[in-house]
Amino acid sequence: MTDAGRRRLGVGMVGYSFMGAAHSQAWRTAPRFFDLPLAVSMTALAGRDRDKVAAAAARLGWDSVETDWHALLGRADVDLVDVCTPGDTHAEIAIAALEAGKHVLCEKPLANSVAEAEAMVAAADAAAERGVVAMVGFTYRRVPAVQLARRLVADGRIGAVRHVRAQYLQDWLSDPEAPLTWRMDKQRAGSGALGDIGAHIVDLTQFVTGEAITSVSGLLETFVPVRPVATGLAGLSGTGGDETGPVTVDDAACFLARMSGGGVGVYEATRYAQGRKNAIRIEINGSRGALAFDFEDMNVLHFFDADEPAATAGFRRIVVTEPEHAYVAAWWPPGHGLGYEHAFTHQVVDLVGAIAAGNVPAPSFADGLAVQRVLDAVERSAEKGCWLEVDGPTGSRRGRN
Ligand code: SOE
Repeated sequence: MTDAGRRRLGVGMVGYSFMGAAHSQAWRTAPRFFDLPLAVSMTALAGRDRDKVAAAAARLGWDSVETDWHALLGRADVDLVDVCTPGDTHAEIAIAALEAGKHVLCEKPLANSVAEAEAMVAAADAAAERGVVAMVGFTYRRVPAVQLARRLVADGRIGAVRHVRAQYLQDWLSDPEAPLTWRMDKQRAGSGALGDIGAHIVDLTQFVTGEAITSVSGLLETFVPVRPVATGLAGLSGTGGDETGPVTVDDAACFLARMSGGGVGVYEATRYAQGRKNAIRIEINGSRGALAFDFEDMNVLHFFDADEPAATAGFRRIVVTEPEHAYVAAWWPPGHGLGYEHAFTHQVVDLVGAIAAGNVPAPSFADGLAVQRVLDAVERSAEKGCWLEVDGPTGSRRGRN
């Protein structure tokens, strides 16, 4: 036990780049703004380079370091492993951690393939029998405006879903001279825009509508197939010593979709939308209304109520910063707004709450497998040039939150 008689939750995190920094911010901040049922301890940060991981631990607020993630599994003071590494390591680390009795938070997408995701769901189901739980890190669900959108759909305020329109637009790869990173290597990342950012809009729209994508017709494109190797990395394995290397993933992904409720969807994910930095845009058109959200204006939800008299009908702009809105009461007064990092803090709040309550958190690994099946169907559809069903069950334990 620890302060105030709360059970301790020791966290060990693997990786300390962009996601590691965002998760660290969340582990540091959640206990200070929310009354958590467990006492979170940022116990250990794991990374291969001792000097670099020690510097990261000091900067990000971790109590100790390990140079091998396996060491986290043997530590009695680590109760949860937070996986913030590229996709090719998710399955190995998450399965080993679950089998060692550690709860797991794993970054998205869950895995680099359906087979890996299925193995992770099997490990999560087995671990859940022992009270050990797992979550996949689709954080945009935890933006208050997205939570409001889901509630309005669930309350029937837009009626039956007819259209799902979803875009995830970034432009950080528009420069053909931008060097190769692991995100452009299929072996490391599994796919490009499709899995990295397309996964987010698949999860987000399934979360908001409460429906599943049942079939897809996809198109993938790689605009720049060869890129410079980052200076200093030329000659490393895989580059053949050249100054350039191949891009082995998609730069952009587009697909049509059929929804389980009978509606239709249009999806687009790209790293080449010049001028769009992190524009996650969803619009849901229903039989009685519509919702529209843009992450670049993330504290606002647009709602159209078709029951309004025509003379005064129109999209209303809801500023989602009232204490009644999900998570907002813990932060600032109305109108002050939240940012990208707050969704990661909300993720920690809900994960810790689920662990304390003995619930499988949402999104669970089964929810992550559901997304992986859609990504896989899009990829196969793009290869074959045809419509494909999204195969199979999504695993036995959908999350609760
Ligand atoms: C891609 O650039 C990326 O970092 C994604 O990997 C994250 O999931 C997203 O939140 C921000 O953009």
